Amino acid sequence: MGNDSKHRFGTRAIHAGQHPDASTGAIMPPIYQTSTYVQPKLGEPLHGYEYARVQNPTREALERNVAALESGTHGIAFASGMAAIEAFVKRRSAGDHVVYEENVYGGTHRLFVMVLQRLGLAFTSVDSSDPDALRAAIRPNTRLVHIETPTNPMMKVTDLAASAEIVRAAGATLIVDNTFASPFNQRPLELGAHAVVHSSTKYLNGHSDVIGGIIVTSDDTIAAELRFLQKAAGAVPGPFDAWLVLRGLKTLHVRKERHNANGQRVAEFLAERFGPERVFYPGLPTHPQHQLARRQMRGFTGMVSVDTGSLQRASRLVQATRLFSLAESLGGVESLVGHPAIMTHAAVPKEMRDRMGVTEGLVRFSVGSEDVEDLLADLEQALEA
Ligand code: P1T
Repeated sequence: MGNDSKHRFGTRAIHAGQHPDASTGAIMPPIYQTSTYVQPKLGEPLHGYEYARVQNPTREALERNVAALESGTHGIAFASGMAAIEAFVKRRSAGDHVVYEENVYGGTHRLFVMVLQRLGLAFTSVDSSDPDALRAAIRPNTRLVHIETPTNPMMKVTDLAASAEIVRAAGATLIVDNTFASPFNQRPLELGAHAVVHSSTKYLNGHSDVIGGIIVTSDDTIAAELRFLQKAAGAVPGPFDAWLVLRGLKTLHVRKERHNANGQRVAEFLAERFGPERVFYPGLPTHPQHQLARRQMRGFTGMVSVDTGSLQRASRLVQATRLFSLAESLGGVESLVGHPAIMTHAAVPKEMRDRMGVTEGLVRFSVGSEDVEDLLADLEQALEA
């Protein structure tokens, strides 16, 4: 139901991948809170379900739903965004080379450089918003390119269609972390990416009560490899968490419209106070990739960063807001504020942070879906404090 591509985004968000429970008519898919399934005969599991690391109907409903929203055919869910990103790289082997956007989430950089590099994969970071730099970073043994757009936390935008062309010409695979945008704002598979990854902890779930991750692809081989890794390594979400994300997704389109509108207002407010050159938001006409963002995205999301100029000012600001809570994470209905250099990007070396603009004065806002006048008033009082 609602899987049909003739349905629009909001209808798919509510219906795709789900159907009323066959035995009761329950409109919501049940939470199949079970670890295993009884086999009536040896080697003949009823309905194909054997063991819940491998198959779970609640998780499958989530996977079908997100696949439909991302215009893909396969969804493979994981226990966290990091577990999903790790699984994708683990399709590769020692000796393979991976190119990644330098301004990714700090945890992604940490996983690549401090864990997977030790196991024999090679990683090169690059400013992927420059297509020539991306092309130059690719080597004969490059198998994978990992891009994030807009980036965390500098909101830099990479041209996905151009990147897909470069990566495909090199015979490598392009995966795009679409966490900041969500499929409501941007669908990388439609622009030529092989796969999309999400921290479903963020906008997909939207209510700050779950850690989760998911990959979507239309490539049957990639999907089979990920399905195998999901089973072999086992970083799966529990059925209740899968169900919570599924419930959150039903309002993704409604929440996201509000996040987009509120994000724009907060960015404009901060641009007035700090000057537009200090505010990082693709919806501002002064953003270096504003025109590209207008082509590639529908709405500019709820993430806004501002360079306050010093650690002292940043630290005062993040502790003076009342509606914006000081916390890691993003994408929930409630507004959050964070300090990337000390919080989300602490694992990134200082000289790399400085090069990207992740300075000690940088403050990042996850603009929630509250009434924007209250959010602006909160920022006003925090800036006066
Ligand atoms: O936290 P987890 O669900 O494992 O997702 C990791 C992750 C992946 N990709 C992006 C773009 C992310 O922003 C994150 C997590 N980010 C934060 C916790 C944060 O506050 O930025």
